[in-house]
Amino acid sequence: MATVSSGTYVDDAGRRRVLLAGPRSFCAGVERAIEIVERALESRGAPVYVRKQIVHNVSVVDDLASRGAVFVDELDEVPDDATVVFSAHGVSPAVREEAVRRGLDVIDGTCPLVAKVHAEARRFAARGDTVVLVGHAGHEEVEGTMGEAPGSMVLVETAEEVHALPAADGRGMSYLTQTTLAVDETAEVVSALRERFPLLQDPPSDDICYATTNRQAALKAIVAESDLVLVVGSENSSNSVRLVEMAHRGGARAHLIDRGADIRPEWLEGVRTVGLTAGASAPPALVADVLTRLKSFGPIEVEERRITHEDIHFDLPSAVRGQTQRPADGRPG
Ligand code: 10G
Ligand code: SF4
Repeated sequence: MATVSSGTYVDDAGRRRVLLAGPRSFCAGVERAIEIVERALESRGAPVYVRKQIVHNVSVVDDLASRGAVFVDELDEVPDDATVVFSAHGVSPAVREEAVRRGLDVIDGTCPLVAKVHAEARRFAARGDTVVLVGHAGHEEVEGTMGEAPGSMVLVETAEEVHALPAADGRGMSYLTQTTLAVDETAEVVSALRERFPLLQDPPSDDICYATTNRQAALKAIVAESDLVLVVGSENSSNSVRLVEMAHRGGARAHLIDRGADIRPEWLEGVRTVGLTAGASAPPALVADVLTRLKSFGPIEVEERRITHEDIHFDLPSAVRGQTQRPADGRPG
């Protein structure tokens, strides 16, 4: 029979079970963006400016800042002739144009999967469509994508907002989505769009990226068995917040934490099974840190539940590629 010791729940062997969702933590776009800043620091030397947080994670940003990266909100904080990296979330054409006008040394950290959505926005707008973007107002990715065709795009967050749009047959309308949305919630918004605009055109492929989809599916696979879900990620990380919301919808108590030290002992009272995952911008080392902290409350047994393996890798921009990765014609990027 299970016993309760020191106000926390443990099994017969005195262990709490930790279900580790897989995939979790860094995606290919985040790994690429961080490596871009690291290589820029190596090749150009500090300071290297980064517009916005390279990814939405406090420890990633603090670590790079300690090595000479300077994070700014806008380009007017970047001195002339400096190197500036655009964050993984992407930028609008207006920001690119400003950087060119200023003659800045730009290295683009935009994830190729975000760049794909930008290209779709341009293509749809160029054929005369009204493009509905499903996403969160104020998020950097949304600002960048909307900036591709500001006169042709409409942002919606919820099915209620879709119902508030003027009804039409949907001819000359298409939709796109932010890459890090909740898959189930987005399906509801898209079905509201299709109902209101029957001739609405789909994007050629899903805009919610593989990493977002996999992390949500992996969490879904463990949530019913978890009394408590811990999501490692920072509070401005949209995909991490979506994981917490998903756990809540699945009936679990859930918290977003930056590190192990954030765990409050009272969260673990009566908890036999902890589900653990991490958003796409949270370093794997922080998951290890959370496991160490969980161990400090008593023995744990860790079981990984991996639903799929990810082997996606994106090439670096040529501006920071080594000699071996440079294109055959040696063109700069
Ligand atoms: O989940 P969001 O978009 O807030 O970003 P993040 O930095 O926490 O995670 C990586 C995802 C992106 C860079 C957006 S495509
Ligand atoms: Fe790219 Fe997806 Fe990662 Fe965003 S979450 S950086 S779109 S791989």
